Amino acid sequence: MLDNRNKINQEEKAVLVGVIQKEQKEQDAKEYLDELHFLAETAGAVAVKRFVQKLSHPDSRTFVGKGKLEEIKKYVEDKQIDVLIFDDELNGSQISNIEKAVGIKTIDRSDLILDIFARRAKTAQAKAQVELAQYQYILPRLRGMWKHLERLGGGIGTRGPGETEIETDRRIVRDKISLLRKRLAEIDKQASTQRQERGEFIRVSLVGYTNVGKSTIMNLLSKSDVLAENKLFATLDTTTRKIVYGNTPFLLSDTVGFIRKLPHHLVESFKSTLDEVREADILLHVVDIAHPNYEEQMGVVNKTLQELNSFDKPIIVIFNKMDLYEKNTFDDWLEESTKKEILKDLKERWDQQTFGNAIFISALERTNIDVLRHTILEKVRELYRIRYPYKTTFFY
Ligand SMILES: Nc1nc2c(ncn2[C@@H]2O[C@H](COP(=O)(O)OP(=O)(O)OP(=O)(O)O)[C@@H](O)[C@H]2O)c(=O)[nH]1
Ligand SMILES: [Mg+2]
Repeated sequence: MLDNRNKINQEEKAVLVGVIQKEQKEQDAKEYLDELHFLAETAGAVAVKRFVQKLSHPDSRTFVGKGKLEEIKKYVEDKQIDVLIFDDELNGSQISNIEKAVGIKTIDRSDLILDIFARRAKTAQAKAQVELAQYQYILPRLRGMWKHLERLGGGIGTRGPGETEIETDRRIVRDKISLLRKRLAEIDKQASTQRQERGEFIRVSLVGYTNVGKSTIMNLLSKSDVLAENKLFATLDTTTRKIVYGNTPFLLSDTVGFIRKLPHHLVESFKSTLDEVREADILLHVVDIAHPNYEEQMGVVNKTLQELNSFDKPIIVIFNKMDLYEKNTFDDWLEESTKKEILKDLKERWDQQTFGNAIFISALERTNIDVLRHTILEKVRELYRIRYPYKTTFFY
């Protein structure tokens, strides 16, 4: 019951299901499903079709309406689909009702994100963190999922075999959770000692939505070799490098990307990975300015930073992928002067909104990297001056 039910197998054919709620714009719903599509493919599935329904309230039994579910069922049977993926969080009984009605495995967005995290986790810490989040996510849903089996097992009011099985499953899950918590506490102790040993160095952290170019920038700034690829959540483990510009040293960390509706348990169990952000002195908020939803993504990141009590730190906003932005925005026939005008407006607008802390770069084409280096260096030096007023000569 616990194994495999919420995992994607390679090349599985998937159908995506989204709901447009009353106050939502159709365009937004489309982009959310684009993101779900990207998530599904990152997990290894092949997304072949989308179903969308306009609803003022999701159905409490099956999330989408009965007619829609019939339509999905017909498609699933015709095309031999393996898995249904819902963009919204489903509870245990909704999952079992849908699975019963359509006859195939059904998962939701959180399952999918957890599955990707599980695949990507390399270190013992990341693995334990993801596993903990998975068990915590599944625990309250177990009862609902077992319901239809329970009904097969015993009559009303009797304790059928289903009930015992739920209890067994719940006990196993609870034991696993407490074991994982213990293991993580130990790893955490080691990690926090390590972080303390980094001593007096100013610490700079790259943060941002997933797939915006954090690792690419890390590599550029530190000449290191961090995995960067066009997939969501390429980075799960924090990498930290010591960098020296001029004669000013500081530590730069690359961290896990954020996403809309990041499962709550995941944020919680990645606490110590995110401690890197909490304990940073300066944040570099990387934005993919070529993404149609970049402003909303910035909002998600800012909200997550607030949850981590880190929104009041000095933040430099790096608008990355300017090359792609220009390619998407400008037609060939546009006058150079017009292009310049458009770029100037964009930069002025963001410069105002970030109180002069915006930088526009292309990590891929390496444009404006000098300015980025210079800006980071200035901020780092400023903090050293404040923190160690009598030690200035030591650092620069
Ligand atoms: N066109 C363009 N692509 C870029 C630029 N910077 C990064 N990319 C691409 O964007 C994709 C994601 O880059 P990563 O550096 O892995 O992004 P990340 O933010 O570390 O992503 P996660 O670790 O998955 O959260 C890769 O395919 C990069 O090659 C850029 O300036 N322009
Ligand atoms: Mg990365």
